[in-house]
Amino acid sequence: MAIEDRGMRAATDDTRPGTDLEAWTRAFRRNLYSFLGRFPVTATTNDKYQALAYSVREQLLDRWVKTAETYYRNKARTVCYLSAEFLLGPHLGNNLVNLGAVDTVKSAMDALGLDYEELIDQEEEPGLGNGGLGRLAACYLDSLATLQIPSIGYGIRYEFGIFDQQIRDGWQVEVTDKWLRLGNPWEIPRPEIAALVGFGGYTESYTDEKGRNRTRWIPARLVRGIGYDTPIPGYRVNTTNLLRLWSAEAVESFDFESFNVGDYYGAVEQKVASETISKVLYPNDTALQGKRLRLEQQYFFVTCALQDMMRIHLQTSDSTTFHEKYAVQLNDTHPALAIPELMRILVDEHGLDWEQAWHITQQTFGYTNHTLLPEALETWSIPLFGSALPRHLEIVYEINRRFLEEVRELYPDDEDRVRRLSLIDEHGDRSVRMAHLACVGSRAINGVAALHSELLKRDVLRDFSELWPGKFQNVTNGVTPRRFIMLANPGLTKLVTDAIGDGWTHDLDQLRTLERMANDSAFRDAWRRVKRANKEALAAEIKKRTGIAPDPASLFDIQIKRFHEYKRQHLNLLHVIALYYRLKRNPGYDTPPRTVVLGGKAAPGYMMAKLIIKLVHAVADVVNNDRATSGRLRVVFVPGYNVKLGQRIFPGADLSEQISMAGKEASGTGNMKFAMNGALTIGTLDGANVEIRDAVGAENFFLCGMTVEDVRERLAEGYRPFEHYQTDEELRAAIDAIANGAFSKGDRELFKPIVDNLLWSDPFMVLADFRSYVDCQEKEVGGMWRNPDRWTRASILNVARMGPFSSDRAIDEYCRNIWHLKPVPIPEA
Ligand code: 26Q
Repeated sequence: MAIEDRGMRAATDDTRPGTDLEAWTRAFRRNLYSFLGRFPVTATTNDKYQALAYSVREQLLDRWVKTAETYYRNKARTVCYLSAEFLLGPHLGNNLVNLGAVDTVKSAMDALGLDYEELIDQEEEPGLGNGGLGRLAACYLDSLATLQIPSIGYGIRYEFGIFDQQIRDGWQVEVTDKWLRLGNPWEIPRPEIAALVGFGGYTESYTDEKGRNRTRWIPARLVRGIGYDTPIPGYRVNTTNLLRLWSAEAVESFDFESFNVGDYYGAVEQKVASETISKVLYPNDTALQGKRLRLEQQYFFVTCALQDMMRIHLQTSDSTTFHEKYAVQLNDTHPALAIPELMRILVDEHGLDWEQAWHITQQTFGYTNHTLLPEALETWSIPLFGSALPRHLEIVYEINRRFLEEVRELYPDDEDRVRRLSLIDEHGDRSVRMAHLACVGSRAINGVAALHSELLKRDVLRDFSELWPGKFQNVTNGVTPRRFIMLANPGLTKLVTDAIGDGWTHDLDQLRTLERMANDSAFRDAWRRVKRANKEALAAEIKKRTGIAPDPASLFDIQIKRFHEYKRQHLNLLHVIALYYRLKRNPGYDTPPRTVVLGGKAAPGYMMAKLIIKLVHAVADVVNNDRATSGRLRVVFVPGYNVKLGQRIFPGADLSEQISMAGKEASGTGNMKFAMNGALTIGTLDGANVEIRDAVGAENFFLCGMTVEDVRERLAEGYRPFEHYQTDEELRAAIDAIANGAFSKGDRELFKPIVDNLLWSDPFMVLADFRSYVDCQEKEVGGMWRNPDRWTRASILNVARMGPFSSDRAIDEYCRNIWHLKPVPIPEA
C-alpha cells in the first residue's frame, strides 16, 4: 500500500524513532510534513529521500550529544584529522548500516509502499575530494568512530566539489558539481562557531606590558569561517563523532564601511571575494602551479581548525597543555601551514616564548606523506607566500634558522646537506618546501604502504631520515569494510555472514575463517552465483550509462582510478589492442571473452591524461563495432567515476588492474576495495600491492612488470623505449596502429603526443613492461579463468585474507604508534 493511500496524519508527537518499525514510519511522516512542508501526493522521490534522511539524522543527533558530553566530562585526548579533502560518498545507506537499522528501515519503507533502494539512490554524493587521499580521510573517520576514538575531522566545505565528468565525442567535459542544490540534510550549520581569518598586510614589533619584544600581524583583509557539522556514526557503537567543515563568509563590518561611503558595489565585491575562498575544490591530484587561492584555502581551514581546538581546550585548561589534549594529523602537506599558525597563536597571541611554543607544536603534529613523485611535492613561491601570509613567512624563516643551526652542529662543513634540508629552496625562484616544514614541525612522519615508507626514507626524505630515523614510521592504508563490503555488496555480505557469522564486520581478520570454505564446492557455487548476480547488476548499470551491454559471462577486467600517466591506463590499452589483433588474425585464438572497463577523471589541465581518455573511447569504438571480435572483446569507459559508482563497480569485478610503474603509487586503496569484493589483482610490485600479494598468497595474485630495483637498473643503463618497439613485434603493431590512425579514422595527428611520448621518452616505462603485462594477461589470467574452480578458490582466498586492509587496523596503528590515544566508549543515550 502506498503512503498516499494511508493518508497523512500530521505528527504532533515529538517521539524520536526507536529501533522499531512503527517509530521509523512515524518519524518519516513527521519529517516529510514538518521539515519539507510536503504532503505525500505531491512529494517527489527526493522529498521522500530527505524525509528519511532527517529521520536518520535525529537518531544521530541523540548519539552525538551523548558523545560530546562524554568527551567533555572525561577531558578526552582527541585526534584532529586535518585534510583539505573528505570524499565521503552518499551518507544515507552508510549511516543505516552503522546504526544497524537497514532491515528495520527497509520494512518501514515497505510498509509505506516505498522502494528503499530508490530512496538510497536519490542521494548525490558530496564530492569534496579528488581521489585516494580524500577517500582515505573518509574511511578513517568511519574507523575512528567505530573504534570509539575521540576525534574531529577538519576540512573545507567547498560549494563546488570535484567536477562531474561527461563525455562528448570521447573527450572529457567538466561540469560543475552543484551538490548543495537540493539542500544537505546531513549538515548542521553552526553560525555561532566562527573564526576570523586574516590575509596579507604587514607585521610590526612592539613592547608588551611586561617589557618583552613581541610581534603582531596587521592583516589587510579579514574573512569569517563558519563551521558546518556532519555527524559521523561508528558502526554499532554509540559513538558519533564530528566532521567540521569550514565555509568562508564576508565579515560584515567591512561591508558597512564601504557601504557608508557609498561604495555599495565595492562592499558586495568584498563579500564575493571572501566567499571565493571555499567556493571550489582544486581538481588536481598533484601539486601543479601554486595558485594564491589554493594557499588561501589551506590557511583558511587550518586556522579555523586551530582556533576551534584552542577555544575548546581553553574551556578546561590553558594553552601550555595543547599537545596533551590534541594529536593533530596532517593529511599530506596541504594543512602544513598549521605548524607556523600554531606557533603564531602560541607566541603572538598567548605570549609563550619560542622554545616552549615550539615544543608544544612539535609534540602536536604528525605528518602523513602520500606521494613519491618529486614533482608532486608542494612548494610555494616566497613572494606569494609572503604577500598572503607575511607573519607566517617570518615564522617559517625563524623555524628554518634554528633548524639549520642544529644541522650545522651535527654536520659541520656539509653545506650541501644544509641546502638539501632547508625549508627554503634557493634554486631559481625561491620557495617554501612544505614537506620539509611538515617534517621539522612533526613528532612522527609516516608513509602509506611498506614499500612507500621505505622509499620515502631512501629517496624523497632521505636527509630527514638520516637526521631523525626514529621519527619515521609506516602505516599501510586501509579501507572501511562497512561501506565497501556491507553497503556495496549485500549479496556477498549475506553469503559470508551465513557462513561465519557477522563478527568480521568489525574485526575483518575473522574473514580468515572463510579459507576452509574455499575447498567446499557448494560454497564455491554459491560464491559464483553472488559474483554473477553482481556482474549482471553492473552490466545493467553500464548499459544504462553508456548504451553498451556487457556480457555478464565475460571476464570483467576493470581499471577505475584517476587518469595519470604513472597509473598507466595506456598499458592496459596496449594489451587491448594487442588482443584485438590476435583475435582478428586468428579467430580460433583461445582467450576468455573479456569486457575491459575503464573509468576515472583527468585533471582539467592535464592534456596527456585527457588524450588517454579519448584513446580509450577511440579503441572502444573500433573494437566494439568489429564483427570479427564481437562477443569476445569489448571495451567500455564508464563516465563520472565517484564513490557511489565505485560501490557498484567493485562487487562486479573479476580482475582488478593495479599496474602503476613500480615506485610511483604510494599505496593505492582501490586495489583493496576490489580484492575485498573477490576480484583478483593483476598488478606490479608497487604501493600496497606488495602487501596484498603477501597476504593473499603469490598463487592468488597476477604479478607483472618490473620491480623498483629493475626500474633503477634500467634507468641507470639508460632507458631507450624505442628498442622495445623495435624488438617486440606485437608491441610495434599496437603502437603503429595508434600512430597510423587505425583508431582515429586515419588521423595520424590525434594521438601523436601519446605515440611520441612512448617512443622517445616513456617516463613511466610502459614499453618496458608491455611484454610482461601481456603475457601475464594472456597466460596467467587467461589460464586461471579457464579453470573456474581454481579462479573461485583464489577469489575466496583473496577475501578471506583481506583483514589487514581494513581501515580499523590502520587507525588502531595510528592510535598506538603515533597518537597515543585510547578508546572512550559512549554509554547508551
Ligand atoms: C596540491 C596542491 C595544489 C592543488 C592540488 C594538490 C593536491 C590535491 C590532491 C595534491 C595531491 C592530491 C591527492 C593525492 C592523492 O590522492 N594521493 C593518493 O593518496 C592515496 C591515499 O594515501 C594513495 O593510496 C595513493 O597512492 C596516492 O596517489
